[in-house]
Amino acid sequence: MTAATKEKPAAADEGQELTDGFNLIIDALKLNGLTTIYGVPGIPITDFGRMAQASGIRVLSFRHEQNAGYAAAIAGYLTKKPGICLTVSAPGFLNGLTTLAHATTNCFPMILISGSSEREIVDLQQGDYEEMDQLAIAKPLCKAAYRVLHAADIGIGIARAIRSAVSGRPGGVYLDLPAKLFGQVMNAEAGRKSLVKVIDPAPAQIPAPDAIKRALDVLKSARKPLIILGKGAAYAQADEAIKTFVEKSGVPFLPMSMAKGLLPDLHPQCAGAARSTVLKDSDVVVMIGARLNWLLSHGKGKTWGDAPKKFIQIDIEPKEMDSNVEIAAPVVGDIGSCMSALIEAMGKDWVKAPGDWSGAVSAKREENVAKMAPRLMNNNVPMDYHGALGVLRTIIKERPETILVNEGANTLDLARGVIDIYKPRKRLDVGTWGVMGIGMGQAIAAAVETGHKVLAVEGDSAFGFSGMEVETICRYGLPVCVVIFNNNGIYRGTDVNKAGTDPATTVFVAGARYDKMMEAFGGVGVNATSPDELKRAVNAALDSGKPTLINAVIDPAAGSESGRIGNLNPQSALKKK
Ligand code: ADP
Ligand code: TZD
Ligand code: MG
Repeated sequence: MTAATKEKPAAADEGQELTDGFNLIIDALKLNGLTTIYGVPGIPITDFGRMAQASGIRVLSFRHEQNAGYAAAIAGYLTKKPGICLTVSAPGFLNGLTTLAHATTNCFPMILISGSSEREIVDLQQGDYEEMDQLAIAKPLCKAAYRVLHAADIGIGIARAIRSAVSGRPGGVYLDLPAKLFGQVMNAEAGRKSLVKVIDPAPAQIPAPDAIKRALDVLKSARKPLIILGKGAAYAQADEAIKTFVEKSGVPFLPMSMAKGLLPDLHPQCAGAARSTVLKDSDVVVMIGARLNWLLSHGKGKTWGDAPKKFIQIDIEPKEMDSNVEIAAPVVGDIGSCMSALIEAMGKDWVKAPGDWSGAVSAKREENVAKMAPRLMNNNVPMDYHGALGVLRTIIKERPETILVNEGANTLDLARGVIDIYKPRKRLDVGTWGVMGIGMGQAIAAAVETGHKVLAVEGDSAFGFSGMEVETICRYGLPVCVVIFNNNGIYRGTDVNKAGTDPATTVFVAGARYDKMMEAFGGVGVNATSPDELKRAVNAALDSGKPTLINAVIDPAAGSESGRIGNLNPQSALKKK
């Protein structure tokens, strides 16, 4: 321990201006433009939260750390700055940890700051209050993990956390702050000097010229090219460059779920409604900020058909190349720099993708859209998914600034297909893991970070994972409208347990009124039984900006097992019929 950080009472340093751990953490965050914290208070961070709030940082207190963590993760995605989640030791830390792993898996920049117990006691396992070796536990679940023991190291510790979160492939960072650190006192001037403003935290990564040339050579050889846009492309905020590249190439594009709206879903080149056709028939595929993981059937198998394919992959992470199939033209760099280099190298005389292919894709798309149209206009009572989603689709078309949050099984898979998105980063969802529980955390962060209105379309099961945060939405008066697709259960509300009196494992209380939950906290609750009622209620909520929860009564028999991914569900061959 250096002289500067010796713990002595302020009185001993009379005449000398002092600072402490609390203030240094706050100053370090503010110096780096990190002015919003999502968390849950308690020992040892209660006063820290108060002081942060008093200093002008916006501190949003949640009811459970997991929801605060999902809020921080999506804040990172929306802003390209690390979202900050603040938790207490052991149990609070563990509640937040799921979301740190989620942020890392989804390539969202986030910092989980957790208070922790005293090292001396933790390391001797002497049973401290909320004892846990948090740093060791966090390490395998995040991109980087650091602990700060001395007040004089707070500036460097926070700088390292920020740079680790946002540079290269973004991800989750753990920052361990033991209780004693907060109260450590040091000379204020030395403290100020110890802070670090991170310069260029996510440096541009310029692609190699020969990688660009190779990529364009492969693209030129294509007869049936396809572009796949992923959430990495949306994250990059290189919207104009991506649009220019896509339009100049004339290549049909397929947006992954959170890349919807990067170019509007109604763009003439959008192949969203012809997904199976373009995956099967394409011969060259340009991946932009998207991985060939399970969501794209690992780039092989039935989904991709028999036609041989060449892949061009644009990604900031070199290790992503060849992860599932051979990449003929890897382009490693940040998407903004890669797009600019590609556009420049295409020159003035670039020949657009073959018209017969584009025409075939458009025809397939129109055919599928026409097939779907009548289902979306049905007025059935009880509602089915299509009737309810048809209404929400029109509302988003009329209000394209609205941010859509979406989770569930059928509620997710069908909404993703039906609700067109018109602007970048307006659709947030379960991401790479297909995790339930992101709903209210994402809705809160979306409202807080962007100031836009939020429509959260939630399966009744999905909502249950974060439902208590409707109180948080009411407490902060956020313009969030939650629509619960209430089909009395997981996938369907019709399962019966034939072996006894307990309910089946996938069903909930029939006819539950989730709208009453919102009313309990002073928000607006509506029970909607028809598409017309649903439409009126959502429009009223988005007009007023008042916290609203609409219980949309959906036919319990309308959904299918596991939504659209039933094929991933193992089945027992020995199952009794
Ligand atoms: P999706 O689920 O939409 O297919 P993924 O999360 O699988 O998207 O893929 C996102 C990819 O984007 C990751 O491989 C990540 O490394 C990459 N990525 C994230 N940010 C950038 C960036 N700024 N530039 C280039 N690649 C990026
Ligand atoms: N736990 C977590 C954290 N993530 C999960 N994905 C699941 C459990 C399993 N799961 C799904 O994959 S979807 C789902 C669960 C529990 C809920 C589906 O029911 P829902 O939607 O009511 O949200 P639908 O419309 O009834 O299909
Ligand atoms: Mg359900």
